[in-house]
Amino acid sequence: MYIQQIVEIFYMGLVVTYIIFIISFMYITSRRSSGRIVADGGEVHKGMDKAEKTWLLVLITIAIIGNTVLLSPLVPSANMAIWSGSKPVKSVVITIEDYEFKLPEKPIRLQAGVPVEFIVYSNDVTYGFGVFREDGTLVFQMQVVPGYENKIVWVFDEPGVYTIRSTEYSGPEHPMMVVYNAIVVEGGE
Ligand SMILES: [Cu+2]
Repeated sequence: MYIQQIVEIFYMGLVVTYIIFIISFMYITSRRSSGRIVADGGEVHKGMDKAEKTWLLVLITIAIIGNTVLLSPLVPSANMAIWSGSKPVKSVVITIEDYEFKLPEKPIRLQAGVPVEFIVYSNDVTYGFGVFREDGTLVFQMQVVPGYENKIVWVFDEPGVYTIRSTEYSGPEHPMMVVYNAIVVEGGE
């Protein structure tokens, strides 16, 4: 993941630099000739000349092609980040009603490194669905709104035992909304 982050930051830097370059090019070329009269066989030029317009077109074309290529699944980092990260292998449906999580099994058994889709419904008020490590740190959370199919896809990196809590104040019984050892994640592939 570390290499992927470096690639992403490098790519963002490249895109920003390129955009600044194109804008500067447009600004300088349009400003340079405006208000200045260039005599060329009796013709008066204003704004960009033809060669500059061609260059601008070339720059924009390179930007579009470069962007398309770099975001395509052919590039390993893009493939990891955009194209293959979120296809869930397993689906876990949880319903929350009357301040209680109704789990399909207890504990829910999952594999590390496998994308899992959590679909959480509320039958009454708005809750939060939060998954925590044993040391109390948060893995992920989402809001659970009644009348919606609230979905999140997650890949657990580490095997372990996880606790589910409501992460949104939902009423007087909210502090009791915790299921210890609700999820057991076993070693990855
Ligand atoms: Cu709550």
